[in-house]
Amino acid sequence: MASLGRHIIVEYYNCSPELLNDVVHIEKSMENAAEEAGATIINSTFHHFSPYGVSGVVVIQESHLAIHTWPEYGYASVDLFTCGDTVNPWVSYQMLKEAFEADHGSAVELSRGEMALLKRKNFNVKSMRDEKSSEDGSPIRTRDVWFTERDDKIALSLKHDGKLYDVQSDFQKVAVYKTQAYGNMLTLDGMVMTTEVDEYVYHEMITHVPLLTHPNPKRVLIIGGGDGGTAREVLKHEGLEEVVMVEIDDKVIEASKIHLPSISQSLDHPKLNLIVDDGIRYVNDAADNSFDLVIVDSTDPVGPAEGLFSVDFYKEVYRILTDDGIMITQSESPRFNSKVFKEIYQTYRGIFGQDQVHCYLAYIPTYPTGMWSFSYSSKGAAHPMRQKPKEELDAFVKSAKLKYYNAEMHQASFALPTFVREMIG
Ligand code: SPD
Repeated sequence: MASLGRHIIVEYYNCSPELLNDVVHIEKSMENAAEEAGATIINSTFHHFSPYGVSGVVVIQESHLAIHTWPEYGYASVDLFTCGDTVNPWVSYQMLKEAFEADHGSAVELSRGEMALLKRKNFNVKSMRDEKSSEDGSPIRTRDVWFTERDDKIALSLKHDGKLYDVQSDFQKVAVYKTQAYGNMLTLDGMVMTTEVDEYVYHEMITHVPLLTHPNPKRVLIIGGGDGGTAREVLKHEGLEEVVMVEIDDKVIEASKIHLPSISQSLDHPKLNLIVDDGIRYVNDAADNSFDLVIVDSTDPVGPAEGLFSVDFYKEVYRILTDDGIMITQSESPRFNSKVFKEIYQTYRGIFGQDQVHCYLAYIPTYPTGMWSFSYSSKGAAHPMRQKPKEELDAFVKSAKLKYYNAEMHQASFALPTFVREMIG
């Protein structure tokens, strides 16, 4: 052995962009490549970055295999570092080239730790042993795979055990991950939409705040909301006469019905008129004064939801509201999406009037920064702080088995931190 280790620096060009953005495929391929080369895996950690890119490392008893991918260029850079004579890193090189469907690969091999330049030192080996070994003495193997949603300065990561659903629909990439802390999680184009564990915060707050302040709600329109959580909560109000939901993407409905049953449970409710179509078109075609409440349960303002954040759309929503009507929208995170957040409130106030638009907050751990906002815009006299009588609210909270919303939370959610107040004036 002329050196301690072999380090192969690898470039793969013209790979499949889809494969280079698939954290589960990359993790499996790297682990197979390590094992086939004769290595013993100790640990692996992989992150997917939103919207694209994967980084990861497989730590092997004989050193490590590392990768970073740029799906947008079909390019992956890989380091294969092995020590000793038992592992052949070139086996990994070839396997990964095939796994990523690379047109072309190049590699440079370096010798690391030239024996001729090294001098052995004496030290007490026993005291340096890793105590965390399994009973037979071999290292314990662990695994870390992460989903990450980020912008250029902030990231939110959730550890998961793989993807349960992964479909490119006509509108967006629809995926469901099995997260370790938050149950199954729906993402659209790499952005977290909802998780089984904390979804109730969002869905209770987007629905019960308006439904328990409107004097007599009868007709409700939900735009978006394909996972079904908003519809589930709306339908808990038995006095409603009509609930229409317009979701543009049937794949969101499909993914939710299969993998998020506790959220999507009411999508087949007899009172729900579920329409798969463009919400903007539906609103444009709807009659004047036809809904008491319009809830815009949109994704973030990129991709198919972009039009749901436009002045023209909100003017149309205003038109189709009854005289006492309320519009509720999710209005992003004041911290993470500051620019959009400010614009949203300016736009609504231009349409509904300066004093007719209110902001309220809820704490949703799986949305970036955890602080999430909703807007309450009232066409007439309905006011968010004028709730139904307390006894009525308490009884509803109990019978509907709510976990976040209650009479006090309702009031408290409109108390804004000073920096948020200042943002929206
Ligand atoms: N960045 C998160 C935005 C969430 C928007 N809607 C979530 C859908 C839940 N029904």
